[in-house]
Amino acid sequence: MTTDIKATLRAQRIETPSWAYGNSGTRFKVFAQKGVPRDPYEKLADAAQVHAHTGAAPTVALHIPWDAVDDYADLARHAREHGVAIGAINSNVFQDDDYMLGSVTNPDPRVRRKALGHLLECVDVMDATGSDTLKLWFSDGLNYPGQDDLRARQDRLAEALSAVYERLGDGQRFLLEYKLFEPAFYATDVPDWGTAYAHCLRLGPKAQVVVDTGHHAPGTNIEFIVAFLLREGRLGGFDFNSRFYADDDLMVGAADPFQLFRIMHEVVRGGGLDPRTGVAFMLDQCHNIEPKIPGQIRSVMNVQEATAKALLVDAAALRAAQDAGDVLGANAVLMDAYNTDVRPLLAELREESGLDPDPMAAYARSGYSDKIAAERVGGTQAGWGA
Ligand code: LRH
Ligand code: MN
Ligand code: MN
Repeated sequence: MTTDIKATLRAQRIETPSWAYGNSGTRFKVFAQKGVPRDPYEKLADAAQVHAHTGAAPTVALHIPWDAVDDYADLARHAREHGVAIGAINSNVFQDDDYMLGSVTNPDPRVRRKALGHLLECVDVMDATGSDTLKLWFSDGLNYPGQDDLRARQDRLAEALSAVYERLGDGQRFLLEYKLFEPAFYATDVPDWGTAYAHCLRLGPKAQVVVDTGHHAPGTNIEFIVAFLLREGRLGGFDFNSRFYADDDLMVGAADPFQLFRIMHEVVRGGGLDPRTGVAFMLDQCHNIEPKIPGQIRSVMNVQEATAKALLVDAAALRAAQDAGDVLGANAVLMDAYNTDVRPLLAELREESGLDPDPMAAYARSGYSDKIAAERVGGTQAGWGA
């Protein structure tokens, strides 16, 4: 059994976001750290370190235009030279002045055209980099009742999504990301999984929902959403991060490792670890006070630990207890798995793959952080929080 678990863990891929490597902060202050990347090329070099020490993070998500370059094919080549590849392309229609009242749902058709133009350009970036996934998040929404027409905004959204869908090539897909609030505080145009799901359903199988774990109301049962979407074949992936209050973008599994385990249990239950289902395990975090690269390494390890625990759930015993209506027995099966220390198993797995059993220590010893601090002067701010 351990052999199967190990094989599954070995095959799991976790994508890191380019924007995690730059300086970032809160609404009140961006903290500068030494050695942060000055351009997308250096972000990819840093992401490659996460992969080198974990063996589990071979792709890196880009955010356009934060990662704008003249030659995307060259950026993809650079990534490959460092042993990684370009992952999802994240669009950004939330930072231009034009988007104050929305992007694709803006009442002004000129702004809507501009936003759609950007989304289509992102598909060009996919073509140039070989990426198969476009991630769409819209900050669109209203601060005040009556500010705009809720229904008309859904029509505008549907129109833009349909145009993007039509532009997708073979083997390409888009993931629609929902978020309850922020920056809009009264109504958000894609506030929840149901809205995202309904739009995707109309379009077809290349439109799927992405679950950002920080985008729900407190207390939301995220594993239910995961189970439902996976069952319907519409779970495109995750933006993993953790939160105590709102969209905190903290390290995965830091706030609520038990929730992460429950989510991964539903992923396992629904077959989502099979790469053919296309569930992408992406991180979406901002490291404000912790060093960037180790922050990503820690998150990758936390996802692996939650996954290992979920794989340890005794499915037969769980089913038997459930069928027998044994409430406490069923719960105990789940908790037994959660309470297992899987760190030795993961350490063993890494050693078998020729990696250091302790990626955090291996990175600390590598001298990479001193090297970049000496070499790089004037690192840029991560786009988010800019
Ligand atoms: C929005 C979001 C979305 C953006 C990213 C920077 O809160 O989660 O995924 O692209 O943050
Ligand atoms: Mn996100
Ligand atoms: Mn977010």
